[in-house]
Amino acid sequence: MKFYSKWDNGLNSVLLILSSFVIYVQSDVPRPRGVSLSKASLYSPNKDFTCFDGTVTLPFSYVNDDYCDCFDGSDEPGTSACLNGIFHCTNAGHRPQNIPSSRVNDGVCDCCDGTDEYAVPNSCANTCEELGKEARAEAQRLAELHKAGSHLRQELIEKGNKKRNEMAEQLSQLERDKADAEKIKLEKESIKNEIENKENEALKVYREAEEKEKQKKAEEEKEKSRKESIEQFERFDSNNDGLLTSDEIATANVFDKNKDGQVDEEEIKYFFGDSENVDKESFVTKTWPLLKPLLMMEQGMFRPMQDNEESDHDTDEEANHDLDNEDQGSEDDNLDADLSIDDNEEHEIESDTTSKYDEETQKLINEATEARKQFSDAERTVREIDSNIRNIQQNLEKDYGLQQEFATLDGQCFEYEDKEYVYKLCMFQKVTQKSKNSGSEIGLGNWGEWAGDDNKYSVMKYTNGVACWNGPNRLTVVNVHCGLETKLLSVTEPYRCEYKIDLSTPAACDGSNTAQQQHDEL
Ligand code: MAN
Repeated sequence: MKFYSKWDNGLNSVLLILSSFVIYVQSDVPRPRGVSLSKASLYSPNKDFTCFDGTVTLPFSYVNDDYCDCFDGSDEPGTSACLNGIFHCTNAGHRPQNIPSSRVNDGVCDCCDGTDEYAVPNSCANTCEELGKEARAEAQRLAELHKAGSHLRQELIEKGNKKRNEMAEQLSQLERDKADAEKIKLEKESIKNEIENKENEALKVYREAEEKEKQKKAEEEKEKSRKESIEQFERFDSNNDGLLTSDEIATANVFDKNKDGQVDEEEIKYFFGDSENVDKESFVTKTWPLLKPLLMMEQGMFRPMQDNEESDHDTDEEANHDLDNEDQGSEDDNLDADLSIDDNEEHEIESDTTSKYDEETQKLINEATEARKQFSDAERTVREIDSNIRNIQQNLEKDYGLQQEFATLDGQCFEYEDKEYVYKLCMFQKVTQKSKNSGSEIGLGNWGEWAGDDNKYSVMKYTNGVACWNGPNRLTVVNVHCGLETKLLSVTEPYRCEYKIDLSTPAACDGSNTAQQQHDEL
């Protein structure tokens, strides 16, 4: 199969194979075509070749024979036979390059030295010298920029470290303040508890008196109602035999519930139940509660609820109960409000001028009110210190670069305008986009993390912005470049709701990145 496919090719292919197979001499080190200097020693013509993954060992003649033998493609660095092969171009005068070997002899010049297109000699001009010159000039420019910027960076480093030290100092001061504030809070709490105990003790007398008064009133009401009911019973018991019969109420208007001019059986049943008559006691306990509202209505003292008025009471009995307590209700509420004391700071006893308390009690109430206020102030102070501590701790935990070079930029905002939007990057906080037409602001991401590949501090990621319509949350990637000024160079949206910002800042200028270093890489 292998040999068949090899010899089945035309003459051109054979020549091509031979030219790939021939040891290629470059940079004084003989190596097969497409092999980098660093890998040259792995291809020794005097030995069999072992695929890089170690799976197969082949005669050296199989290297670059335009047939893929190794799973990792390492036997065909100079042909396009392996889908996963890598072709190395030396690009003398410019940067060496590794390209997928599928691009070898595909008619497109990928390497500036043209070595990837050897099938048609001279089809690619060697542009490495020219490109190398441009690249070296750019490297020189960058190195100079880095050098100039590194002075500013140094200033940022100094300020950043100062800021961090200040924050650390602030934090320890706040921690001391917190300890003091906690102590004051405990003191205030104990003062408050002590005075509240006294206050409660003093108010107990009032509470008991109020309770007694309440009970007394209830008793009186009950008695009044009973007296009234007996009076009514006696009024209707025309023969004074102690029993109220249907005949006796037949002509009494008030028992005519539906006002049809007669007291019918249904109405009698409503007031008497299953009995034919009621004695005084049953009248007081059962009939009277049903009759009283009707009587009051007749006397114009009580207006029943209309259907459209809201009511929790559906039965006459309940309505009646309500009536009985109508006057008392608001008074009781006041009483409860005045006398109930709890730890809830918002609930304070009013100290009005027309106090119903004796001087001593009123004094205690005033003192307790003040103690509660002082305690809640002390609590608030602790909460505020806590929140400041959390803020500083969060900032101290932020990664501001190896030498704190980005620290002073935290919170600083920079804007960029294009035709449609104004973009704003607030460093280490968030990115927003404001439409010039609608004026509404959209969050494009909140500070997430550093995410550069080689240099972590070359890319900032702001994530979890406002959700894109029918899509994921918006996010922004900020590429950080060296520049003499911190500013936004460009903002684009390469994919819907994914934004890219180019930011220049002296914080990213590294003086050790010299022209010589960059030159050496070329
Ligand atoms: C807004 C802007 C655009 C974005 C669309 C997505 O118009 O945030 O940047 O592409 O919404 O619907």
